[in-house]
Amino acid sequence: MHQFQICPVLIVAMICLTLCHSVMMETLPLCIGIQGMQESQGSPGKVGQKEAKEDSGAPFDMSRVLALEKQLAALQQSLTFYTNVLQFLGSICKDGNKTFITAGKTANFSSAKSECSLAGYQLSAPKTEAENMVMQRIVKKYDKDAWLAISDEKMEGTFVYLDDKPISYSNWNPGEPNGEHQAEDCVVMQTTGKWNDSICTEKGLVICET
Ligand SMILES: [Ca+2]
Ligand SMILES: [Ca+2]
Repeated sequence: MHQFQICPVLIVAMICLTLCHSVMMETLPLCIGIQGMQESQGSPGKVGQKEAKEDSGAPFDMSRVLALEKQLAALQQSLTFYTNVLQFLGSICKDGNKTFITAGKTANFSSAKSECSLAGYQLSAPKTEAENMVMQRIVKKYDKDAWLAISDEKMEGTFVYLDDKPISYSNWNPGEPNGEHQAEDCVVMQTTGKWNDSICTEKGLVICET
């Protein structure tokens, strides 16, 4: 009885071992194969696909490139034209990399800062004599005192830019800043190009820079 019971068990065990061996032999190379494929078809594979796409893409259209170049030249011409118009109208003045812009509006110091900021610019602060002269052209054109991005609101008598750094250039009127009535904490440029400390809540021309 034992022999008859053991034999089927042995037979089944042998079959299992044979099958398992076959499966392992088939599976193992398959797994390695997949890994190998993954490695060999990683990023270089994608490049290969891209290159194949480029190769099989639409043929290079020189006429389209020429048409785009023509459109770009026309846009540049328009941009130069409108920039010149704005400069002629006194709304925009350039000095080197800095451009001063105004819409001719007046506002108090706080609103002037906000208006420039909302437009993606900042309130003007000339930092050289040349920049001061360029900004003065706009001030003279509109004949209104214009705010500078300078104040001594935080410490009386210490004038700083909006980032709290001390000013590196100034063009004060004689006798200024005088902090009159202890309420003059903001600064305007007058039509002469000279500066005066003034009351922040008064209205001044808004000139932004970029
Ligand atoms: Ca002051
Ligand atoms: Ca003053």
